[in-house]
Amino acid sequence: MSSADLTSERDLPPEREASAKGDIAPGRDGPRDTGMDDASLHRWLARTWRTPAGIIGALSSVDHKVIARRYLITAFLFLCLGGLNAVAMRIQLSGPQRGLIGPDLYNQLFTMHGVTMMFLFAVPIVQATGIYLVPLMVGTRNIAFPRLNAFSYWVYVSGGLFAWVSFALSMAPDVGWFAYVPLSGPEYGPGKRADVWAQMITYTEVSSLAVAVATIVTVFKQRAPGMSLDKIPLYVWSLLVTSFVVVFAMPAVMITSTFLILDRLVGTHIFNPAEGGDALLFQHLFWFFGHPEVYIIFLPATGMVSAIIPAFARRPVFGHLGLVLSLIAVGFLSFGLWVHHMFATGLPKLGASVFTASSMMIAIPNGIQIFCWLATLWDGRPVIRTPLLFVLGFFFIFVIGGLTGVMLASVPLDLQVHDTYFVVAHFHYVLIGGAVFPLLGAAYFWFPKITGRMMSERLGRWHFWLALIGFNAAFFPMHIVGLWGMPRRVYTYPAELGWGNINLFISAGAVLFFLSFVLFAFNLVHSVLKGAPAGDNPWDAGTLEWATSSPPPSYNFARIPVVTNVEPLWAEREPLPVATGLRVDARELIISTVAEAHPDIREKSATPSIWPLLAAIAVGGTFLYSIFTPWAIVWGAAPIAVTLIGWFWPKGDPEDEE
Ligand code: HEM
Ligand SMILES: [Cu+2]
Repeated sequence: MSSADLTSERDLPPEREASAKGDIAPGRDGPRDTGMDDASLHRWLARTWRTPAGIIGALSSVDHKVIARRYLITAFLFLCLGGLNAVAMRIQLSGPQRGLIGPDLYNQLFTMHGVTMMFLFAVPIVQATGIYLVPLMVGTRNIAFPRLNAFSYWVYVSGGLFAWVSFALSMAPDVGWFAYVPLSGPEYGPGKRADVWAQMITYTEVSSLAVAVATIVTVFKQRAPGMSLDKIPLYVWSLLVTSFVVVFAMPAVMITSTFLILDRLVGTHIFNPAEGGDALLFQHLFWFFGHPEVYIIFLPATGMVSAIIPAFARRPVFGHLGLVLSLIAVGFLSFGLWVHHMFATGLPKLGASVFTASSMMIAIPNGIQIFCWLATLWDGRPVIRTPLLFVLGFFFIFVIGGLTGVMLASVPLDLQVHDTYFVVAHFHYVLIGGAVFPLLGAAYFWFPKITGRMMSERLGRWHFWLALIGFNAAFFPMHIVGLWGMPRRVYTYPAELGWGNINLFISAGAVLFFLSFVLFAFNLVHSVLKGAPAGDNPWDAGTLEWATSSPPPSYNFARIPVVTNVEPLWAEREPLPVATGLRVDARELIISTVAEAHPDIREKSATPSIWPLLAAIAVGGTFLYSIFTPWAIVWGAAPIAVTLIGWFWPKGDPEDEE
């Protein structure tokens, strides 16, 4: 660690070299950026921060942008796979008593669809967007713990492959995405399917936890000088709150899945009431994670909305503080409602009332957010472009999902429609309206930053209308069949019930909605290759990621900006003031204080390494093996230890010994 002899150009003429002080021997110190001309600065930084060439180099990358791009593409592919599952289910359900898909395959289909969408698409894609944007928005050169971040990606892909390979082998979980016992327990769940569910969940949550920790530390300790807590962009706040929710929620599901595999493999009776265990414990543990999970997906989406709206309303967001407090309130409250998923289990009356009240209460901070956004649009001069269109679509859909949520929070109605298509309609309105529409808006909004090119606006509008119409056609009628009594998770229904026509309509809507994603994929590929050049700040937005080039260089910023405002680029039309004093021959970052973001120390960021990949392979092998025998944990510990020793092996850098 080095003491912070960092200076802002505001109070120091650039030609004065900042001098090393404190614990560093001057002889060990390298060249600094202070007073260096732009061309040599670029040469130095490009060499210091580059990802090594070749395939091994690519696999060793610790650049947050490189890893985030991989994450985004992988998560999008999983969205397509999960969507194909859904289309297959909808083709089977498009008419009564169709024989296309049998019950066994159908069980695997809805389970894989749910698992893929929740664990392999939604959470990873919001985290990936954060991995790309948070370091840029807070004005630093890399995410905290870059090797851990690389590790998390490898864990995530291998977890996803594990699930999908088992699906290809007809070994996929078939017990629903929440895998309730006793159905998934040793008695009723023979074979390996529920084991695949258990280990795949534990494994992918390792990856989410790693990203959450890296995000929290980046936001707390690596903000550009001057970015005090009240100047953190709302998107970054949303990722910070989300990451805390991940840290508190994910362990609950990892415990659930681990208890399950212990019951199945080791012969414990944790969930077995016959031997003093408790089957309901499974549901409590699962939903203590499962409800916050919804907010893990939704909160970053609100952050995206809070970034898109001011850019297109041409004014700072109304009620910045109110929005921050609402985010935090939602984060806390999200842990207090899990029992509304369990109203049908026969709760004591008082318990049911408390959880009804808390479920309704969360509508308050969410409502505040919606009103702040509306006020911003109302008072601004909105320019309607594709990203804003998707935000408007989000308002429309999410409000409907919120309303059915308030309905379901009341116990009598919930008991009536429990496990029907009404619930399926509700949670797709919330998940797709609340997360997928903002994500699509975000894709159009930040695509120019990531690729340096604009997406086609014309295709974007087509995409929007197709998605909006397809979505509502597919999911609105599900409320109605749900009220008619059609249960979820059934592979077919008899003709006499008269559900055929409406299901045909739903399936047609689902296909239309799926096609809108095909159009989106085409727009992505077409725009990467042929899009109009974007420039640094095509939307004339205010936050720091737009201050650097598009795509950003490996080191993000040639000089670290000094922040004086929530929208620095609007406050300082000139080039931003900068902080200098960082070494250019080593990967140095500014570490700043938590509240005020005073520059505190200079700290080295990790260099590229192949070990995170090898560690992920060792961990992945252990988990795969562990679906067959618990001894895998013992034998797997050896390769994991070896890879971790390799990962942390000191390189003789004097700072390592300090
Ligand atoms: C092409 C778009 C989509 C369509 C057509 C679709 C359709 C469906 C259908 C028909 C079911 C119910 C199956 C059944 O109960 O028999 C279902 C379940 C589910 N969907 Fe989707 N869905 C789509 C996108 C999504 C997305 C984006 C998410 C999450 C972000 C999601 C999450 C879920 C979950 C968690 C379940 C419950 C699975 C279970 O019962 O275990 N879906 N979906
Ligand atoms: Cu819930």
